[in-house]
Amino acid sequence: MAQKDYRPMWKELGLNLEGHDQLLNVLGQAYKDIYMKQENRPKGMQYLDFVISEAHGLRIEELMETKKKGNKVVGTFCVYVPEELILAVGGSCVGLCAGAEIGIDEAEKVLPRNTCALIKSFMGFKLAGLCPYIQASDLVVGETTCDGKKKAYEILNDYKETYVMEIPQMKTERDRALWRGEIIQFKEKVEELTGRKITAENLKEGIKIANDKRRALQRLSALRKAIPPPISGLDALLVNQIAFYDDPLRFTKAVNDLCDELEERVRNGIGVTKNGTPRILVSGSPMAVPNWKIPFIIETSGAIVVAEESCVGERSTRDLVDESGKTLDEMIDALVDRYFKIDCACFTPNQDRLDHIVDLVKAFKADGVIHYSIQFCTPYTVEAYKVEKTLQQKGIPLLKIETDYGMEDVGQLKTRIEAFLEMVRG
Ligand code: BJ8
Repeated sequence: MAQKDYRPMWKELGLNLEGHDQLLNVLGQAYKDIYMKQENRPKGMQYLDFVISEAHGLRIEELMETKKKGNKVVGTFCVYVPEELILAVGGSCVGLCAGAEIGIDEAEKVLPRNTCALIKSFMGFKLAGLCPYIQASDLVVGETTCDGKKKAYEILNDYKETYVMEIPQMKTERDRALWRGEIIQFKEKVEELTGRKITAENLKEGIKIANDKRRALQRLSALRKAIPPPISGLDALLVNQIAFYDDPLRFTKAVNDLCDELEERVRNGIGVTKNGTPRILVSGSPMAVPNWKIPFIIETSGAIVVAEESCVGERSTRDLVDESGKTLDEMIDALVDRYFKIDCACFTPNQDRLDHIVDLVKAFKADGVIHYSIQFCTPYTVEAYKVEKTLQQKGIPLLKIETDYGMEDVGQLKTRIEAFLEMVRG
């Protein structure tokens, strides 16, 4: 996928060059087959095509350049990590590779086979030496969300220093106090890592950068409410995925430019589907690059994905940090409140998520919901029962899917999804 010869840089980062070449070949081909074959794509997607083609090249080179200037790179796996604190001191926050089956043999040497694919993937990427982002990171931040992740971080820490934030499991005042303490401790960790103090001035700037990015993504999301939608679900998912590792200022501008184009499309009634195409909300586990399996099947079966109730989607972009705080303390509180609204299935009870799914169905005029859980992901697989019950009460059609990153079940999933779409069409 990469345009120039980045092998010297990859070598310096300690990547397994042979395996990495294979990975790029597989990814490049998958991207061509899944993305480049779509019709009527907005021109603004060319920027995203470029970013993905340089995800392991130019972007890594940029990170290495910024490190030379004394800035730090922090790698994360969860939208609970407050990137504002990293941005405040000139750092870069990047999502780490966790969306491909590659490296699975290595991962299964240290993890049980029946572990969720996302966890096996990040472990595999590290152990097989295939993720340039983790190699470039000065610190990896984990979190105590699900059991699989928190135990896997103990193992990952043997290979790369992994700082773990404790995420409460409930949302009482006591939990909020715990979470506030965690954010303050993380602030101190970032200060220690960078040797720079987080102040009201630089945190204000960090909050603005992260909020502007979310505002651009919210704008993109709102445009998908149009009938017909001006952008495919696959393309919108890609934008949300790239949000986790591109330079935030450049990315925000590119997304706003894309939205200008989409607004024009909506004004002229131009969309990517014909009228009457079933509109689907995908809900559940996050889809990290290059996990495009489910939206690809949905959109090549005659439907369109209009929104993702997921961390790579609405769950991470819905809420902004209140920007009215003047003191550092007020800003920390604003961060605490914003992140505490994230309704991951790791929380109990988690009524907010159920309400949000129903709200999204209404707002996006979705004809049905496809609930996606990564196989062996207990939080989302178990919570699917509550989602089903809630949607049944509202008369909203639902299909529950559990799958991993493998391609063996694509035919079977396609059959199920097509049958569901038939039912939705009525
Ligand atoms: S806030 S969804 S990004 S934890 S799929 S590893 S939950 S077993 S990814 Fe997540 Fe943060 Fe929650 Fe969002 Fe565990 Fe499930 Fe695997 Fe998961």
